[in-house]
Amino acid sequence: MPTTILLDCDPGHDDAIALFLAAGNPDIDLVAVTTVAGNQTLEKVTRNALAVATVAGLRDVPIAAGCDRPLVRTPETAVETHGESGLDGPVLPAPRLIADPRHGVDVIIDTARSHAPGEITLVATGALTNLALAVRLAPDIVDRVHEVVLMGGGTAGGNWTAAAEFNILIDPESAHIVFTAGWTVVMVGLDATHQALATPDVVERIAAVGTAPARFVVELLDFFGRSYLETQGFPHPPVHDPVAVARVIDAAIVPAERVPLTVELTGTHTLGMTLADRRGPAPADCRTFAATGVDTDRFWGLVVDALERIGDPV
Ligand code: PIR
Ligand code: CA
Repeated sequence: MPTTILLDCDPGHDDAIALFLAAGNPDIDLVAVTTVAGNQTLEKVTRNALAVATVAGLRDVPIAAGCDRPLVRTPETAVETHGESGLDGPVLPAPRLIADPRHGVDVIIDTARSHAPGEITLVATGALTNLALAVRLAPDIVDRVHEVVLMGGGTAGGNWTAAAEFNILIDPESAHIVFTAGWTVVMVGLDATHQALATPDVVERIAAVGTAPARFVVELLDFFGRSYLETQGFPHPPVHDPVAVARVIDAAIVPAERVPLTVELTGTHTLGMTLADRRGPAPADCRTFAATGVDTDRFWGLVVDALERIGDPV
């Protein structure tokens, strides 16, 4: 039985690859996509989601725009990393799809309520604004969601500040709400995603798939690689967001430890830090997990396999 997921994202180069993985993997049933301001404005990331879904040949999956800013903080984008469009590099096709008219937060709630309890997994690869509002508006969804698997945070430092990772830092209040809501949270943070590097051999394997979506991904990785080199000095770019999807596909590929996690909301230098409490074994009722690494061979194998299955849909 495939796992039913909703993907909440801010595409974004790595979000786009997460979408391809979710669309092409047979163990995932992608039932809805929601967008949130983050890497770029809501308008841009929503257009990008529609364009990527078009390239991936997604048809009947609702794509809905969610929140256009964090709950409390001033909006901040990652234009240095993702460019003006939020998805610089490939030429974006005119989307063949139109956005679902519902608000993304309503789509999260509707989707959770329309599936049997424990059936739906929420995968979040941007700021947690939509999930936080959904929980506040409809607390009944907490018991309906199997788990929340999110790309964000890390237990050994950040990428946007020394302490904090971008998705958590730009909306830490929402992250706090999601981490403390009472559902299971699997934090796929930098401890894992900084191992998922698009090395030249990986790019070659993707290029060898030879389809339009695979070429699109190669062009994404080309831009992402250059911006990561220039802005953060990474020789090869870490491709964060599909690692969260890989966790859902096969937990063994992205192992995680059960550990209490707290989002720092008041620190002078540590705002947005995801603090792991590693004193002794985690209490039995602890429902937060932190990914510790990723089996890169199997991870990239999943990405290549998904692209092969997607083929040339258009
Ligand atoms: C990636 C992101 C933001 C900034 C940089 N420099 C790199 C986005 C990715 O889409 C991912 O979800 C997360 N935020 C990684 O911090
Ligand atoms: Ca993202």
